[in-house]
Amino acid sequence: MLNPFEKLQIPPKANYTIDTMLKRLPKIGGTTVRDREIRRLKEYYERIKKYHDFVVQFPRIDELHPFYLEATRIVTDIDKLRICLSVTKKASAISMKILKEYINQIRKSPENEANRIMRQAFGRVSSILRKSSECIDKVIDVAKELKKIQGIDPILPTIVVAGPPNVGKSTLVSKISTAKPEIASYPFTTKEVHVGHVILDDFRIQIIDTPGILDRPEIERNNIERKATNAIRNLNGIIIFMFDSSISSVLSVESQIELFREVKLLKKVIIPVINKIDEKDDEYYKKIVDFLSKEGSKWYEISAEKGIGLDKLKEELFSLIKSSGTNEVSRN
Ligand SMILES: Nc1nc2c(ncn2[C@@H]2O[C@H](COP(=O)(O)OP(=O)(O)OP(=O)(O)O)[C@@H](O)[C@H]2O)c(=O)[nH]1
Ligand SMILES: [Mg+2]
Repeated sequence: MLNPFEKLQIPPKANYTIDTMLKRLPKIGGTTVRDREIRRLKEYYERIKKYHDFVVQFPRIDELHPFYLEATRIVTDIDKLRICLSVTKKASAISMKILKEYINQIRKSPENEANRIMRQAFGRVSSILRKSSECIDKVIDVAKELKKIQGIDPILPTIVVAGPPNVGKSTLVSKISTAKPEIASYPFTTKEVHVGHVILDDFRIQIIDTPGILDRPEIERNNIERKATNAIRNLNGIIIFMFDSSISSVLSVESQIELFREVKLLKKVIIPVINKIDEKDDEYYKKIVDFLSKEGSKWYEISAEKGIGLDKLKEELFSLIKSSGTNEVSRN
């Protein structure tokens, strides 16, 4: 499931194309007036063809992997996107047809008519483009957003690092993988899903850093949180759920536990990890540990920052991966 939008060629915005063509016109010459006007329309044709190629290459929404479908839903309304794809396709196809017809007309008409015909074609096509520009630009914006998502390889074993904001997810990912995500002492530092890799004993494992999530219903979550819940729900892998045991925790212990319960409902392999053990608050720590022991979970205690407990956690992760089905394990 490497990002299906990755190779998509994105054309410039509609009005930019019109303005560029207007500026280009005086610079396009030819051996005769007829030749020059034909060249002008041909250049416009090539620029408009980019919109047509763009929508034809746009990944089929119905065939998107659930992770990329949800990622699309996070950036746009899917029905509106479908309409705009169709508007862009029609506008570019009609414009290309018009330009071809006018080019033929110039070929058949007297030379002194060529410039008038060219201007008429130019006007008609620019007007179609302008009328559809809102939709064309919408598809362009959506494609730009989706192209940014780092590709995730479906055959690689995957670990998704999830939890409340500011618990140290990115710190952990940066310590155990090649990824170097931004780390800062405020919530929502991570705004996108990031992919890192670890190679161990011939195994290549991908580790996904996700944005923080708050303990609230999915419907109330913002787009940054939704990127995280999308990865947790729709990527196939082991989930590390991080708790913050320090006094500076963004979420209360009760909210962290609620969030953990929500993730557990997904029935995936989930490893609870208590972070910031170097600065743990005894009361918070006890509440987390009491909860985890009561529900029979095996948990890990680490300080991602100070590197405490990381070797033990890595060992557990890698042995889980090695013992999992062939689908989740691949030789490097
Ligand atoms: N004391 C202590 N601080 C830590 C530890 N791990 C991370 N931090 C600090 O906690 C803050 C948040 O760390 P990040 O790794 O950015 O946390 P995050 O969960 O990725 O945060 P978001 O992306 O905003 O959700 C930073 O100031 C880190 O230096 C730890 O083990 N102990
Ligand atoms: Mg982060």
